[in-house]
Amino acid sequence: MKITDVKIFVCSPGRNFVTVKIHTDEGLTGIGDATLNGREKAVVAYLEDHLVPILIGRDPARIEDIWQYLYRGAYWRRGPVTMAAIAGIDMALWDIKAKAAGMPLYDLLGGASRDRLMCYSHAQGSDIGEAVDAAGALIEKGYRAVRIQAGIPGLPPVYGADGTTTNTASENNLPREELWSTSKYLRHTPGLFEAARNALGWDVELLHDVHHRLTPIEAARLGKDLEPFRLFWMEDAVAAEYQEGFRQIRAHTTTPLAVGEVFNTIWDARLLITEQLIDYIRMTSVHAGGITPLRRVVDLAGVYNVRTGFHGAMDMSPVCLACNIHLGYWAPNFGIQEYSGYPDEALEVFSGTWTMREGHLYPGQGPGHGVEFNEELAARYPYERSYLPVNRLEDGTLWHW
Ligand code: KDG
Ligand code: MG
Repeated sequence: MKITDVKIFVCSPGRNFVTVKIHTDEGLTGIGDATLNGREKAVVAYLEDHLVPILIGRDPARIEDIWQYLYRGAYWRRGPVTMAAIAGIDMALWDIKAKAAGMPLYDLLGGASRDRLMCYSHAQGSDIGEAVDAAGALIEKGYRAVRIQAGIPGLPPVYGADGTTTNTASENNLPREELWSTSKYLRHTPGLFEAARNALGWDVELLHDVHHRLTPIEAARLGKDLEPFRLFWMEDAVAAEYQEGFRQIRAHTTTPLAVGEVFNTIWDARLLITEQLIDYIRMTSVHAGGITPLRRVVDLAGVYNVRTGFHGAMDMSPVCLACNIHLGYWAPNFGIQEYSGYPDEALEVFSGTWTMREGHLYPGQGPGHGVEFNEELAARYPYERSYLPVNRLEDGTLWHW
Protein backbone atom coordinates (compact mmCIF):
# COMPACT_ATOMS: atom_id res chain seq x y z
CA MET A 1 0.00 0.00 0.00
CA LYS A 2 1.19 3.55 -0.71
CA ILE A 3 0.18 6.99 0.52
CA THR A 4 -1.17 8.90 -2.48
CA ASP A 5 -2.43 12.12 -0.89
CA VAL A 6 -2.66 13.90 2.46
CA LYS A 7 -5.25 16.63 2.92
CA ILE A 8 -5.44 19.12 5.78
CA PHE A 9 -8.76 20.70 6.82
CA VAL A 10 -9.47 23.51 9.28
CA CYS A 11 -13.09 23.95 10.28
CA SER A 12 -14.96 25.56 13.13
CA PRO A 13 -18.16 23.66 14.00
CA GLY A 14 -18.45 25.33 17.41
CA ARG A 15 -14.66 25.75 17.69
CA ASN A 16 -11.59 25.29 15.49
CA PHE A 17 -10.32 21.84 14.60
CA VAL A 18 -7.41 20.79 12.36
CA THR A 19 -7.98 17.44 10.65
CA VAL A 20 -5.59 15.27 8.62
CA LYS A 21 -6.89 12.82 6.01
CA ILE A 22 -4.50 10.31 4.43
CA HIS A 23 -5.45 8.61 1.16
CA THR A 24 -3.90 5.38 -0.13
CA ASP A 25 -3.69 3.63 -3.50
CA GLU A 26 -5.89 0.82 -2.14
CA GLY A 27 -8.73 3.20 -1.37
CA LEU A 28 -8.35 3.06 2.43
CA THR A 29 -8.30 6.43 4.17
CA GLY A 30 -7.37 7.46 7.71
CA ILE A 31 -8.30 10.47 9.82
CA GLY A 32 -6.19 12.25 12.46
CA ASP A 33 -6.55 15.25 14.78
CA ALA A 34 -3.87 17.99 14.72
CA THR A 35 -5.69 20.72 16.65
CA LEU A 36 -3.68 23.19 18.76
CA ASN A 37 -6.09 25.63 20.37
CA GLY A 38 -5.21 29.24 19.47
CA ARG A 39 -2.33 28.29 17.12
CA GLU A 40 -4.20 26.16 14.58
CA LYS A 41 -2.75 27.76 11.44
CA ALA A 42 0.84 27.18 12.56
CA VAL A 43 0.16 23.44 12.60
CA VAL A 44 -1.51 23.61 9.18
CA ALA A 45 1.57 25.30 7.70
CA TYR A 46 3.89 22.76 9.37
CA LEU A 47 1.85 19.93 7.88
CA GLU A 48 1.27 21.32 4.40
CA ASP A 49 4.67 22.89 3.83
CA HIS A 50 6.90 20.35 5.56
CA LEU A 51 5.31 16.97 6.32
CA VAL A 52 2.91 16.21 3.48
CA PRO A 53 5.62 16.23 0.76
CA ILE A 54 7.65 13.68 2.78
CA LEU A 55 4.73 11.26 3.03
CA ILE A 56 3.64 10.81 -0.56
CA GLY A 57 4.64 7.37 -1.87
CA ARG A 58 5.47 5.89 1.57
CA ASP A 59 4.02 2.64 2.91
CA PRO A 60 1.36 3.62 5.52
CA ALA A 61 1.92 0.33 7.36
CA ARG A 62 5.34 1.56 8.56
CA ILE A 63 3.91 3.74 11.32
CA GLU A 64 6.90 3.51 13.63
CA ASP A 65 9.40 4.35 10.92
CA ILE A 66 7.31 7.29 9.70
CA TRP A 67 6.96 8.60 13.26
CA GLN A 68 10.74 8.34 13.86
CA TYR A 69 11.43 9.99 10.51
CA LEU A 70 9.19 12.96 11.25
CA TYR A 71 10.40 13.32 14.86
CA ARG A 72 14.14 12.67 14.57
CA GLY A 73 14.48 13.72 10.96
CA ALA A 74 13.43 17.30 11.64
CA TYR A 75 16.50 17.88 13.84
CA TRP A 76 14.34 20.49 15.68
CA ARG A 77 12.47 18.09 17.93
CA ARG A 78 9.51 18.53 20.27
CA GLY A 79 7.25 21.54 20.81
CA PRO A 80 3.46 21.78 20.54
CA VAL A 81 3.27 22.71 16.84
CA THR A 82 5.62 19.94 15.70
CA MET A 83 4.04 17.29 17.90
CA ALA A 84 0.41 18.15 17.03
CA ALA A 85 1.33 17.95 13.34
CA ILE A 86 3.04 14.56 13.75
CA ALA A 87 0.08 13.37 15.84
CA GLY A 88 -2.39 14.12 13.04
CA ILE A 89 -0.39 11.87 10.70
CA ASP A 90 0.17 9.16 13.30
CA MET A 91 -3.53 8.84 14.23
CA ALA A 92 -4.51 8.64 10.57
CA LEU A 93 -1.93 5.87 9.99
CA TRP A 94 -3.20 3.82 12.95
CA ASP A 95 -6.73 4.31 11.59
CA ILE A 96 -5.64 2.91 8.23
CA LYS A 97 -3.79 -0.01 9.82
CA ALA A 98 -6.78 -0.97 11.97
CA LYS A 99 -9.13 -0.68 8.99
CA ALA A 100 -6.78 -2.86 6.91
CA ALA A 101 -6.77 -5.43 9.74
CA GLY A 102 -10.56 -5.20 10.08
CA MET A 103 -10.18 -4.49 13.81
CA PRO A 104 -11.19 -1.75 16.21
CA LEU A 105 -8.04 0.14 17.15
CA TYR A 106 -7.99 -1.12 20.75
CA ASP A 107 -7.79 -4.70 19.45
CA LEU A 108 -4.77 -3.85 17.37
CA LEU A 109 -3.14 -2.23 20.43
CA GLY A 110 -3.45 -5.47 22.40
CA GLY A 111 -7.15 -5.88 23.18
CA ALA A 112 -9.50 -4.66 25.89
CA SER A 113 -8.35 -4.53 29.51
CA ARG A 114 -11.82 -3.53 30.80
CA ASP A 115 -15.46 -3.21 29.79
CA ARG A 116 -15.97 0.53 30.14
CA LEU A 117 -14.05 3.71 30.88
CA MET A 118 -15.06 5.94 33.76
CA CYS A 119 -15.12 9.55 32.63
CA TYR A 120 -15.49 12.90 34.37
CA SER A 121 -17.20 16.02 33.18
CA HIS A 122 -17.06 19.68 34.23
CA ALA A 123 -19.26 21.47 36.77
CA GLN A 124 -18.72 25.22 37.03
CA GLY A 125 -20.55 28.13 38.59
CA SER A 126 -20.12 31.78 39.37
CA ASP A 127 -20.22 30.89 43.08
CA ILE A 128 -20.01 27.80 45.29
CA GLY A 129 -23.76 27.18 45.33
CA GLU A 130 -24.06 27.30 41.55
CA ALA A 131 -21.01 25.05 41.06
CA VAL A 132 -22.25 22.44 43.54
CA ASP A 133 -25.71 22.46 41.90
CA ALA A 134 -24.06 21.95 38.50
CA ALA A 135 -22.15 18.98 39.93
CA GLY A 136 -25.37 17.55 41.37
CA ALA A 137 -27.03 17.80 37.94
CA LEU A 138 -24.18 15.79 36.37
CA ILE A 139 -24.42 13.12 39.06
CA GLU A 140 -28.18 12.91 38.36
CA LYS A 141 -27.25 12.17 34.73
CA GLY A 142 -25.12 9.23 35.85
CA TYR A 143 -21.62 10.69 36.17
CA ARG A 144 -19.55 9.09 38.92
CA ALA A 145 -16.76 11.68 38.71
CA VAL A 146 -17.04 15.46 38.40
CA ARG A 147 -14.49 18.28 38.12
CA ILE A 148 -15.69 21.30 40.11
CA GLN A 149 -14.58 24.92 39.61
CA ALA A 150 -16.25 28.06 41.02
CA GLY A 151 -15.93 31.82 40.68
CA ILE A 152 -13.61 33.40 43.27
CA PRO A 153 -15.05 36.05 45.61
CA GLY A 154 -13.43 39.44 44.93
CA LEU A 155 -12.29 38.56 41.39
CA PRO A 156 -14.10 39.07 38.08
CA PRO A 157 -14.89 35.80 36.21
CA VAL A 158 -11.70 33.84 35.43
CA TYR A 159 -11.40 31.07 32.86
CA GLY A 160 -11.43 27.65 34.43
CA ALA A 161 -12.84 28.96 37.71
CA ASP A 162 -16.13 30.39 36.56
CA GLY A 163 -18.31 28.78 33.90
CA THR A 164 -19.17 32.12 32.31
CA THR A 165 -15.74 32.44 30.65
CA THR A 166 -14.60 30.12 27.89
CA ASN A 167 -11.22 29.43 26.37
CA THR A 168 -12.13 30.91 23.00
CA ALA A 169 -13.81 34.15 24.05
CA SER A 170 -11.41 36.71 22.62
CA GLU A 171 -12.06 40.46 22.84
CA ASN A 172 -11.72 42.61 19.68
CA ASN A 173 -10.26 39.53 18.02
CA LEU A 174 -7.37 39.52 20.53
CA PRO A 175 -6.77 37.50 23.71
CA ARG A 176 -9.00 38.45 26.63
CA GLU A 177 -7.08 39.55 29.75
CA GLU A 178 -8.24 38.23 33.12
CA LEU A 179 -7.28 38.93 36.73
CA TRP A 180 -5.82 36.48 39.18
CA SER A 181 -5.20 36.49 42.95
CA THR A 182 -3.58 33.42 44.48
CA SER A 183 -4.45 34.41 48.05
CA LYS A 184 -8.17 34.85 47.21
CA TYR A 185 -8.18 31.52 45.39
CA LEU A 186 -6.42 29.64 48.20
CA ARG A 187 -8.82 31.05 50.80
CA HIS A 188 -11.91 30.10 48.81
CA THR A 189 -11.19 26.66 47.31
CA PRO A 190 -11.31 24.43 50.43
CA GLY A 191 -14.81 25.84 51.14
CA LEU A 192 -15.92 24.81 47.66
CA PHE A 193 -15.04 21.18 48.35
CA GLU A 194 -16.44 21.23 51.85
CA ALA A 195 -19.77 22.41 50.40
CA ALA A 196 -19.51 19.81 47.62
CA ARG A 197 -18.99 16.92 50.05
CA ASN A 198 -21.82 18.17 52.29
CA ALA A 199 -24.24 18.35 49.36
CA LEU A 200 -23.08 15.44 47.19
CA GLY A 201 -21.83 12.93 49.75
CA TRP A 202 -18.84 10.62 49.40
CA ASP A 203 -20.01 8.23 46.71
CA VAL A 204 -18.72 10.40 43.87
CA GLU A 205 -15.19 11.25 42.72
CA LEU A 206 -14.36 14.97 42.87
CA LEU A 207 -11.60 16.57 40.79
CA HIS A 208 -10.19 20.08 40.58
CA ASP A 209 -8.04 21.92 38.00
CA VAL A 210 -5.67 24.66 39.22
CA HIS A 211 -4.63 25.60 35.65
CA HIS A 212 -0.92 25.95 36.53
CA ARG A 213 -1.50 29.07 38.64
CA LEU A 214 0.36 28.23 41.88
CA THR A 215 3.96 27.91 43.00
CA PRO A 216 5.06 24.56 44.47
CA ILE A 217 4.73 25.67 48.10
CA GLU A 218 1.29 27.21 47.42
CA ALA A 219 0.23 23.99 45.73
CA ALA A 220 1.46 22.05 48.76
CA ARG A 221 -0.74 24.26 50.97
CA LEU A 222 -3.80 23.73 48.77
CA GLY A 223 -3.21 19.98 48.59
CA LYS A 224 -3.07 19.81 52.41
CA ASP A 225 -6.20 21.94 52.81
CA LEU A 226 -8.09 19.69 50.38
CA GLU A 227 -7.05 16.41 52.04
CA PRO A 228 -10.19 16.14 54.24
CA PHE A 229 -12.36 16.10 51.09
CA ARG A 230 -10.48 13.19 49.45
CA LEU A 231 -10.16 14.49 45.90
CA PHE A 232 -9.61 12.06 43.03
CA TRP A 233 -6.98 14.54 41.85
CA MET A 234 -5.65 18.08 41.97
CA GLU A 235 -4.66 18.94 38.40
CA ASP A 236 -1.94 21.21 36.98
CA ALA A 237 -1.17 22.69 40.38
CA VAL A 238 1.93 24.43 39.02
CA ALA A 239 3.46 25.26 35.65
CA ALA A 240 5.41 22.07 35.11
CA GLU A 241 8.46 23.16 33.12
CA TYR A 242 10.30 22.95 36.42
CA GLN A 243 9.55 19.29 37.07
CA GLU A 244 11.60 19.14 40.28
CA GLY A 245 9.04 21.50 41.85
CA PHE A 246 6.73 18.50 42.23
CA ARG A 247 9.10 17.03 44.84
CA GLN A 248 8.12 19.86 47.16
CA ILE A 249 4.36 19.39 46.59
CA ARG A 250 4.61 15.63 46.99
CA ALA A 251 6.52 15.92 50.25
CA HIS A 252 3.68 17.86 51.83
CA THR A 253 0.39 16.36 50.69
CA THR A 254 -1.40 13.08 50.03
CA THR A 255 -3.90 14.70 47.64
CA PRO A 256 -3.36 12.81 44.34
CA LEU A 257 -1.67 14.86 41.61
CA ALA A 258 -2.39 14.99 37.87
CA VAL A 259 -0.43 16.90 35.25
CA GLY A 260 0.58 16.82 31.61
CA GLU A 261 -2.09 18.23 29.30
CA VAL A 262 0.50 20.62 27.80
CA PHE A 263 3.30 18.03 27.63
CA ASN A 264 4.55 17.06 24.17
CA THR A 265 6.98 14.19 24.72
CA ILE A 266 7.92 11.48 27.16
CA TRP A 267 10.79 13.74 28.26
CA ASP A 268 8.33 16.21 29.77
CA ALA A 269 6.94 13.43 31.97
CA ARG A 270 9.99 11.25 32.62
CA LEU A 271 11.12 12.63 35.97
CA LEU A 272 7.56 13.01 37.28
CA ILE A 273 6.79 9.40 36.44
CA THR A 274 10.03 7.71 37.44
CA GLU A 275 10.17 9.51 40.82
CA GLN A 276 6.46 8.80 41.37
CA LEU A 277 5.80 12.50 41.88
CA ILE A 278 2.38 12.27 40.21
CA ASP A 279 -0.53 9.84 40.21
CA TYR A 280 -2.11 10.56 36.82
CA ILE A 281 -0.54 11.54 33.50
CA ARG A 282 -2.75 13.91 31.46
CA MET A 283 -0.98 13.70 28.09
CA THR A 284 -3.32 13.20 25.17
CA SER A 285 -3.09 11.67 21.68
CA VAL A 286 -2.86 14.94 19.79
CA HIS A 287 -0.46 17.02 21.89
CA ALA A 288 1.76 14.05 22.75
CA GLY A 289 2.56 13.42 19.07
CA GLY A 290 0.09 10.60 18.42
CA ILE A 291 -0.72 7.08 19.53
CA THR A 292 2.80 5.76 18.87
CA PRO A 293 4.55 7.88 21.55
CA LEU A 294 1.59 8.06 23.96
CA ARG A 295 1.53 4.27 24.18
CA ARG A 296 5.15 4.39 25.33
CA VAL A 297 4.31 7.00 27.97
CA VAL A 298 1.46 4.79 29.22
CA ASP A 299 3.80 1.82 29.55
CA LEU A 300 6.47 3.83 31.35
CA ALA A 301 3.78 5.21 33.69
CA GLY A 302 2.47 1.72 34.42
CA VAL A 303 5.86 0.62 35.73
CA TYR A 304 5.67 3.39 38.37
CA ASN A 305 2.00 3.07 39.42
CA VAL A 306 1.02 6.19 37.50
CA ARG A 307 -2.37 5.90 35.78
CA THR A 308 -3.81 7.63 32.74
CA GLY A 309 -6.10 10.65 32.79
CA PHE A 310 -5.91 11.73 29.15
CA HIS A 311 -6.82 15.35 28.46
CA GLY A 312 -10.23 15.39 26.76
CA ALA A 313 -11.42 18.99 26.65
CA MET A 314 -13.59 19.92 23.68
CA ASP A 315 -10.72 21.74 21.95
CA MET A 316 -9.40 18.38 20.80
CA SER A 317 -11.56 16.92 18.05
CA PRO A 318 -13.73 13.80 18.46
CA VAL A 319 -10.97 11.98 16.54
CA CYS A 320 -8.53 12.60 19.41
CA LEU A 321 -11.15 11.54 21.93
CA ALA A 322 -11.75 8.32 19.96
CA CYS A 323 -8.01 7.54 19.97
CA ASN A 324 -7.87 8.23 23.72
CA ILE A 325 -10.82 5.90 24.29
CA HIS A 326 -9.17 3.07 22.33
CA LEU A 327 -5.88 3.61 24.20
CA GLY A 328 -7.72 3.70 27.52
CA TYR A 329 -9.64 0.52 26.72
CA TRP A 330 -6.32 -1.23 26.17
CA ALA A 331 -4.13 0.48 28.82
CA PRO A 332 -3.59 -1.80 31.83
CA ASN A 333 -3.06 1.34 33.94
CA PHE A 334 -6.08 3.33 32.77
CA GLY A 335 -7.29 5.80 35.41
CA ILE A 336 -10.07 8.04 34.10
CA GLN A 337 -10.96 9.86 30.85
CA GLU A 338 -11.95 13.53 30.70
CA TYR A 339 -15.11 14.07 28.68
CA SER A 340 -16.57 17.52 28.21
CA GLY A 341 -18.84 16.72 25.26
CA TYR A 342 -19.16 18.53 21.93
CA PRO A 343 -21.63 20.89 20.29
CA ASP A 344 -24.10 19.10 17.96
CA GLU A 345 -22.56 20.62 14.82
CA ALA A 346 -19.14 19.18 15.76
CA LEU A 347 -20.65 15.71 16.12
CA GLU A 348 -22.26 16.06 12.69
CA VAL A 349 -18.93 16.93 11.06
CA PHE A 350 -17.12 14.20 13.04
CA SER A 351 -19.60 11.36 13.25
CA GLY A 352 -18.31 8.75 15.62
CA THR A 353 -18.93 5.31 16.91
CA TRP A 354 -17.82 5.87 20.50
CA THR A 355 -20.61 6.31 23.00
CA MET A 356 -21.06 7.82 26.47
CA ARG A 357 -23.61 6.23 28.81
CA GLU A 358 -24.12 6.86 32.51
CA GLY A 359 -20.72 8.43 33.04
CA HIS A 360 -18.79 5.80 31.06
CA LEU A 361 -17.25 5.77 27.58
CA TYR A 362 -17.26 2.86 25.17
CA PRO A 363 -15.23 2.56 21.93
CA GLY A 364 -16.86 1.65 18.64
CA GLN A 365 -16.56 -1.99 17.56
CA GLY A 366 -16.01 -1.25 13.85
CA PRO A 367 -12.58 -1.16 12.18
CA GLY A 368 -10.26 1.80 12.88
CA HIS A 369 -10.82 4.47 15.51
CA GLY A 370 -14.35 4.83 14.27
CA VAL A 371 -14.65 8.55 13.49
CA GLU A 372 -15.65 9.72 10.01
CA PHE A 373 -15.02 13.27 8.79
CA ASN A 374 -17.64 14.93 6.58
CA GLU A 375 -15.65 17.26 4.30
CA GLU A 376 -18.65 18.94 2.66
CA LEU A 377 -20.29 19.75 5.96
CA ALA A 378 -16.97 20.94 7.43
CA ALA A 379 -16.65 23.48 4.60
CA ARG A 380 -19.77 25.21 5.94
CA TYR A 381 -17.89 26.09 9.17
CA PRO A 382 -14.83 28.14 8.16
CA TYR A 383 -11.93 28.81 10.53
CA GLU A 384 -12.43 31.65 13.01
CA ARG A 385 -9.37 33.13 14.69
CA SER A 386 -9.59 32.79 18.46
CA TYR A 387 -7.25 32.87 21.43
CA LEU A 388 -6.94 31.46 24.89
CA PRO A 389 -7.20 34.15 27.58
CA VAL A 390 -4.20 35.70 29.31
CA ASN A 391 -3.89 36.03 33.08
CA ARG A 392 -2.53 39.00 35.08
CA LEU A 393 -2.10 39.54 38.81
CA GLU A 394 -4.07 42.44 40.25
CA ASP A 395 -1.00 44.71 39.95
CA GLY A 396 -0.73 43.96 36.22
CA THR A 397 2.03 41.30 36.31
CA LEU A 398 1.54 38.68 33.60
CA TRP A 399 0.86 35.33 35.29
CA HIS A 400 0.55 31.62 34.43
CA TRP A 401 -2.66 29.96 33.67
O1 KDG B 1 -6.87 24.77 25.31
C1 KDG B 1 -6.78 24.69 26.71
C2 KDG B 1 -7.85 23.76 27.26
O2 KDG B 1 -7.80 22.52 26.64
C3 KDG B 1 -7.69 23.60 28.73
O3 KDG B 1 -7.82 24.82 29.36
C4 KDG B 1 -8.70 22.64 29.29
O4 KDG B 1 -7.49 22.58 31.34
C5 KDG B 1 -8.29 22.06 30.58
C6 KDG B 1 -8.85 20.75 30.97
O5 KDG B 1 -8.41 20.23 31.98
O6 KDG B 1 -9.72 20.25 30.25
MG1 MG C 1 -6.67 21.12 32.72
